[in-house]
Amino acid sequence: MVRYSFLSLLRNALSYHENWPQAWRSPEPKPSYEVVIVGGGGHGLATAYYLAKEHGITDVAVIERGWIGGGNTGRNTTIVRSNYLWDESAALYEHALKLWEGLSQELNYNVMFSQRGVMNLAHNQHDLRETARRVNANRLNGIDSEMLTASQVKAFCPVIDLRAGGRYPVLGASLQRRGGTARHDAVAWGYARGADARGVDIIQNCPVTGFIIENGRVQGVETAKGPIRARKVGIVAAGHSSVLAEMAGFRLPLQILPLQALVSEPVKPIIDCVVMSGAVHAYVSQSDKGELVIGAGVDHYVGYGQRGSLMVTEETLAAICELFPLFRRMRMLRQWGGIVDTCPDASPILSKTPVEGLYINCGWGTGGFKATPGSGHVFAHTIAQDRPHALNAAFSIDRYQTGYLIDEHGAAAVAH
Ligand code: FAD
Ligand code: PYC
Repeated sequence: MVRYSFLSLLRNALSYHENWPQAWRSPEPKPSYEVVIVGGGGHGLATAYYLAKEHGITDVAVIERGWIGGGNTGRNTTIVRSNYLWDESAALYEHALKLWEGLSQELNYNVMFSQRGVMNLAHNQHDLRETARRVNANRLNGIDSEMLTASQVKAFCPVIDLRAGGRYPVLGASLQRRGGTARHDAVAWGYARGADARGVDIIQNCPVTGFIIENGRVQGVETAKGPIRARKVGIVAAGHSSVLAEMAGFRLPLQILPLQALVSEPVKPIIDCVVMSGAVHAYVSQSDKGELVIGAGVDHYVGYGQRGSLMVTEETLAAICELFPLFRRMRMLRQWGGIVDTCPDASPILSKTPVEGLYINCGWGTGGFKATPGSGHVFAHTIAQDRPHALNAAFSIDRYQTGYLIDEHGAAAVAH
């Protein structure tokens, strides 16, 4: 149970939010650490948390160039599910989903994980067959996943129009009832507070500008606040992973693409599940504030500007209006973008690198939020033990040489 008391809620409500203690310290960096994590998104902070908690490695700094959670962690639409096709992915994302189920208790921080069910729509016979294939694969892997007929879709989500204007007819869907949404920045803050309490230094506004490498082994990082020595370094920088890899002298098979989302004005509860359509590159859920949270597919050009183009928004909203005619008169409140690091097989890389003592966690593309706890957990193991955890062994960088790819384009949903 999350430990709040009514009295403490009341006290905070009446305190004008003044004199609150800081949730984590803001220390100056020490000259050296055992481990430095580059990137203070959810994955980097979770890695630091589990290094301290599970491996007793507390001499850790997380170096963030902006503010924690200001990258994709704070820009994503928070869909959590584990219905991936291949055994390796299913195991990794399901590990994360199980951690989500206890995360508010684990961190004593309400991450507002809401298992409201995620539906992935099928619009034609081919979609139906692919969806059934994935549902069957999920079930063989012990993951809750079911196939819905069109009328079951309507029963689960009454506001959907199954005809969808004739353009996107809904013939069925997959449903993962344990899937849902969470509060994105609470995840960053919860892990930050938990890591800080265990001695991890969180250093914000401090870009890493280079790596100190001697005789093929990492010795630390160069930063805007000067050099910081470290025995081991983990890069967890999402859309900037290739930039950091280049600084360390190796290349990654990544494309960095903009991915955008938008929210509507808030309305009363109208849709209590998550609906996604991989085929039309659109999805929708409703936040606790009442806003419709809507997202699109990637913009298909490489770019580092954290915004998407209007053309993509327009297409997505047109599809949403066909699927949910009720939403046609709603006004959109704001739109934003993030930059996602996409791999050729739409699966992440959690791996040692050609530089000894340097590890990389990247390539989550459009779908890494759901993996945050599991990713941090297994990446901490990889760094602490200098070998992959069983759950991320298949996700090492050398699969692009061996050819053992894990093609998850179908499950990636907004399909990068
Ligand atoms: P980030 O949160 O981006 O953290 C990386 C950090 O590294 C950043 O804070 C950055 O500032 C920092 N950094 C970069 N360079 C440096 C440097 N040189 N020095 C120091 N720090 C540096 N996934 C889902 O599972 N479900 C969804 O519904 C979903 N929706 C999405 C919607 C949008 C619009 C976007 C953009 C993404 C979405 N994703 C979703 C993907 C998800 O957001 C990411 O995969 C995930 O958040 C990546 O987390 P991270 O911690 O690795 O990256
Ligand atoms: O991976 O489920 C997902 C997702 C939804 C929206 C963006 N990514």
